[in-house]
Amino acid sequence: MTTWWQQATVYQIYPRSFNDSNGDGIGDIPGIIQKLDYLKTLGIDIIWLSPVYNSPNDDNGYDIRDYYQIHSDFGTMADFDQLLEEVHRRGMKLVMDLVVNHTSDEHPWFEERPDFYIWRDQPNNWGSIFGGSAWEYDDSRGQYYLHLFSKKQPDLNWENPELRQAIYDMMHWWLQKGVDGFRMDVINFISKHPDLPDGENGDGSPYFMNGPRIHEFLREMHDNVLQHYDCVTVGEMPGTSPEDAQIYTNPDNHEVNMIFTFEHMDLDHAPDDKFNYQPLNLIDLKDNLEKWQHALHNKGWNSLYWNNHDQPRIVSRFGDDQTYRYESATMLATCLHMMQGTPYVYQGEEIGMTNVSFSSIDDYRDIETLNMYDEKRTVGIDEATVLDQIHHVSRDNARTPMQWSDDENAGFTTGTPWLAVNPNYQTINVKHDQNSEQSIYSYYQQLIAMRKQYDIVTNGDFTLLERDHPQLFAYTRNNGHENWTVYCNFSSDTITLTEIPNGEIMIHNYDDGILSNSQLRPYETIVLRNMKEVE
Ligand code: TEU
Ligand code: CA
Repeated sequence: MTTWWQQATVYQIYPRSFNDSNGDGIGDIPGIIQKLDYLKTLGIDIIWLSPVYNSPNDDNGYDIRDYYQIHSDFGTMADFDQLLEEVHRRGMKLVMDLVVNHTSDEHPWFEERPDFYIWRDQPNNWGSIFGGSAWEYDDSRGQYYLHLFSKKQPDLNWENPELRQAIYDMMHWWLQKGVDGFRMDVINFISKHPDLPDGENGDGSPYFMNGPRIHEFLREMHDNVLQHYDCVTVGEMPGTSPEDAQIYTNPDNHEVNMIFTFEHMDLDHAPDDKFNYQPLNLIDLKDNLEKWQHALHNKGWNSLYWNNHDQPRIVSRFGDDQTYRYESATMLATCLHMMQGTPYVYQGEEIGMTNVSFSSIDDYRDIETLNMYDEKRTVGIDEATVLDQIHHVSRDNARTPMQWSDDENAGFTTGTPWLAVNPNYQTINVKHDQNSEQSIYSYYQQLIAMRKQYDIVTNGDFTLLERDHPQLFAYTRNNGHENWTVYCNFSSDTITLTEIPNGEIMIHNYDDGILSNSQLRPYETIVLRNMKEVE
């Protein structure tokens, strides 16, 4: 039985960079309300809103100071209530970002309930994901506290049932307001190995990823909270395998509906340094996505994504953002959206927004990027090399303001944007795209509509073709009634195939038909409904 979120397409909004309504240079909730028709027209069913809670913004809202208050940068709770009403009035749903592995160190609990956090007399050797040690000494307590992210993001102690209940009470509060679910930030980090043992070379991840009580905690959360609402949950789970995901997303286990894997997003950088980027080997990507399609078919459910607020822009990363921006953006979208799972569109992806190359580190805002710059420059790596790595990998690539028009600041703000707009906004913006013969937004509209119209997209199986071809990603979908073939040329070369069978063209990013039944042009993508009846 197909559920509503299995046929849905999700759009992620990073609120500080989406649309500023009051000229302070920061996106806000009234600004989002102004753009809801734009999202409805795209065909979006669910909006995932990155955190809008009260926060000191050490990690742009992923360091929460008050779970029950909207940050004044974004507006008021009345603004939020209006957003929720306007989203529902348009038949869409709203999913909040649930950040409960850690809070801000300015959350009142940090002073009032030290038992809600993880303290030790002596630190272990774990490193923080944002650089440096994962432990910070607190003078007032005379102990160290754990922070897997910044020192202003102390990890919560999920071993404490009173903490867990406080989280569940908060979740009820938002669900009773009418929100439709949660994206759960690093939710597979909440159960740590009780001994917190040293990790190899300071890598603590074997002892905090997918820990000993994670399934127990998620089932308790389901039984205490989630089962009482018609809601959707997606767990962000770095370091999770398809086998883990079979347990997390099996509906009989009552844990989460789907998860974000990182495996396909870790293929183009060194294992121990995400900024040490490497060329993508397409065969590795095909093998990995095939593995996930097969592991969860009829067993669980996939999230499908290339982009989010932590990842560089996919058209720059796996496509060609210069010569073949339209072709590669639409090819990448087709490759993802024709698979089984719930697709996630990140703001700006639908118009082919690209990475940015600011010339100075002073133009960057992301704590991870700034810490990495300091660390690498301190050990003597030259500035040009560090900035090149930042241009390719920094999370700020995804956080430059949404490009609405060629007006000043891309129509994002009438003030000074909190993070500079990508200078290419003059030609890459919503207005230009929607008036263009080659509109990426229109292409996404078609893909999103196909998911709703054809059962095969939601429920068909997946078979990889041409496994060893270094430039072609091709696969079939089959639901017992019909058979589709998806061709994606991941290169700027024209590639020759054995043959492209006759079939009904369901979607195609070249508008002059299939030029040759054995060649694919640069970044050409075609989805064919094979005319022969399925045996
Ligand atoms: O990110 C979790 C995470 O491990 C990575 O995505 C991280 O952001 C970094 O890119 C690893 O190099 C989640 C949020 O999506 C991220 O924005 C937050 O910074 C992080 O958790 C802490 O809340
Ligand atoms: Ca604003």
